[in-house]
Amino acid sequence: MEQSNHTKLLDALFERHNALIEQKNSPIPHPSNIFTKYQYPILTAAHAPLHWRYDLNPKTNPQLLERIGVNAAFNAGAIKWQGKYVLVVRVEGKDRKSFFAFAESDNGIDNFKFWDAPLVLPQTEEPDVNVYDMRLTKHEDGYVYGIFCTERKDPSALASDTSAAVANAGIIRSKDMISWERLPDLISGSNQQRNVTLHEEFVNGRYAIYTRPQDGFIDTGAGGGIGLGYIRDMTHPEVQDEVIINPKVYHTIYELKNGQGPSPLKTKDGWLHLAHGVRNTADGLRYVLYLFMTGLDDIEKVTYQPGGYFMAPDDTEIIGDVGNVLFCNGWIADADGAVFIYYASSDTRMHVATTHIDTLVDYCKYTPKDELTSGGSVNTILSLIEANQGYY
Ligand code: M1P
Repeated sequence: MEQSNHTKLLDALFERHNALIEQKNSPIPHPSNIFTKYQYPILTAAHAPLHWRYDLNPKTNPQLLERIGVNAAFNAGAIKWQGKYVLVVRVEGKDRKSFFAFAESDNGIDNFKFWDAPLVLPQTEEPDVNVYDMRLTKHEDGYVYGIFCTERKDPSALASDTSAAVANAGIIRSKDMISWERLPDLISGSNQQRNVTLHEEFVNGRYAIYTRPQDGFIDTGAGGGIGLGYIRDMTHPEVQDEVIINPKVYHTIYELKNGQGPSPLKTKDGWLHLAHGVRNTADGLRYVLYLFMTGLDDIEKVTYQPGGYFMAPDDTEIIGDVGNVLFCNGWIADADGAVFIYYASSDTRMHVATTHIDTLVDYCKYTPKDELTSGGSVNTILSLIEANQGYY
């Protein structure tokens, strides 16, 4: 019997989609030898399940038109859960609304598949308008915390200003990754908070939380820098004793603003942090990733901070909805020291880079720091040339 047009379209759609999801990824070693990138993005808008986007019923959709479009899949939090590499992805619809959806893979580098339905986020009394960039942290209190940005229209904005928003940190927690409890939004001394994530251990009996206080929605103003504060009770998440541990600095890759990425990883040499730094250019903002370390005994103290960026957008990563952006809010360290860095390029798609915890610590300890002037940079190179005598 001849296939109906709908059946042909449906078969072709599923064939293309399955081929995309099952595509194997190949490593592309980076010339820095610090990490390996991979040939294909691990998640894109096209990975979104077909049953989220198409009415598959031939009676109500005989032409198999896409009914609900997805624009991007990016800025994912990450966790190793029951042996799987699990991401909580920021999925953005064509209507510009972001929401969260879990996706998982057995090996962490390809075959990522979304769970059956997006996360239904419990609400507070003041519903979220837009939500994004969730960090997942397995805390020693036994919960997995998901801390994300919740955005609502700024009630104090002029009527003519339809884009001013207030961003704060929303908090959910779970013990099974299925049922989530919404806690009150972060209570802090700042008008705006973004890039907030929890430290996995208690510090002197309190929760420690990384923040990014700022004055305005886009500009950090006089605020900014990566902050660290403490919370006594997550059901009343009031930040106390907040200090800036990693400020923005003139003529660096974090001159305009910066933000903590995922929660730091514990190593024997200190806590390893991944962050993004932003500078302004004639072509707009440029977001790159950098690393630094803080002390095991004193998490407010930066112990190592290599100069410059660790990872920047390469080739096609530069292009996307918001170009020239690398952003990372999820990484996973396996028991054997393998590290999976889940980063997004240009607010459009997700990638993975792999490395090892020892490599990242070596990079942090032995990469020269930023001397903050051109002359200082030349002196740093001269020292290396001197040390290399006899080796080249
Ligand atoms: O567009 C780049 C990034 O901009 C914001 O990050 P930050 O608050 O540090 O400037 C966020 O909206 C982030 O999602 C986005 O990727």
